[in-house]
Amino acid sequence: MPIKRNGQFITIQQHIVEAQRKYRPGSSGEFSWLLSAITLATKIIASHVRRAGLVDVWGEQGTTNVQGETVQKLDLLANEALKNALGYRDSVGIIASEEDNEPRVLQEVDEAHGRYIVMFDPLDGSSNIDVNVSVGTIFTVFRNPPEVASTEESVLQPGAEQVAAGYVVYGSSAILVYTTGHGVHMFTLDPDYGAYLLTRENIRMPEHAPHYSCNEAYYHTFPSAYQRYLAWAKSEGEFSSRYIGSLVADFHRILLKGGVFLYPPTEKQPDGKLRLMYEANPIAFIAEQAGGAASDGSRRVLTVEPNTVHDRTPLIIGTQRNVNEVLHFIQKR
Ligand code: P6P
Repeated sequence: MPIKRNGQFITIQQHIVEAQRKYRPGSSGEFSWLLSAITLATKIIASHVRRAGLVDVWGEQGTTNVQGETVQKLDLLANEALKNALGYRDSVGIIASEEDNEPRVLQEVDEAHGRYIVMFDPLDGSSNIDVNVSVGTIFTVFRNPPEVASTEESVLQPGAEQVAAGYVVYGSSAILVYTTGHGVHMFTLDPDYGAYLLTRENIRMPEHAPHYSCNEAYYHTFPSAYQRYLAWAKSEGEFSSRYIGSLVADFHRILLKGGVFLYPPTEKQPDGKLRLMYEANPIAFIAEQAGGAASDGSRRVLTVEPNTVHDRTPLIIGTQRNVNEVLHFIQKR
């Protein structure tokens, strides 16, 4: 149920402004204005996702993206919605998208403009659209350092530098989860109001849960430590396995119910499949803010220094205890 304060629902705009007043008094409000562009774009995306099958947004666009993946029609709609909305925000200096080869400079940075970088996966898991499985939008916000020469250098920051991160999971309802470093908060889109209403505040992951989420079809190409972890979990006799194949949906379940999601290195993807900058980093920021953990198998995801905007990474993310159970097998030679 939506949370009320003084008998009033709390919209995400109100929540963001309240947080800005509390944690960044005297701020210009441009950050709140930036986040409102993202929430607006996700409402547009949600309306298309909800109507998939009724309007011509199913299926493939007939092209492949920089990842070599077949582009779905909704991928492009989502990408354009985010780029258009962010293009109207003076505070956004650079955007980078999973769907685009290179980051794009929208504003040169000075004391009044272009002070933020926004990166996003506009529609993660989009291959699931045609079978009505939940998909998601993932976004992250960094400061745009004025003293740096090149766009690429500005963008390539470790995840610990994020000032905000969030995702929307387009499932039975559109749910937005975000953090600005002061807890994790969840909003549900009320299509009648056209507003995201606060439904969970300061979410904390459970201490532990006997759930793991992994595509075991690649089991035989996982490094042996991951195979030993999975064998151990099965031998425990209390673990259950849940895997949707849509990162945002798989992670959202872990945020609320606990457990661990793992996408190890595989023969096909020796560096892992998931993208560091706009998939692993944002959900790692959220996981840590909710008391969880996120590792690439050897270090905290948020400390990884990126080489390119489309870097991939292995990912182990969930409750501290569940993640440590996996790392125990990796660290034990
Ligand atoms: P696999 C979707 O394509 C995605 O990028 C993530 O959303 C998801 O977690 C992963 O790939 C699924 O990959 O190899 O299990 O199909």
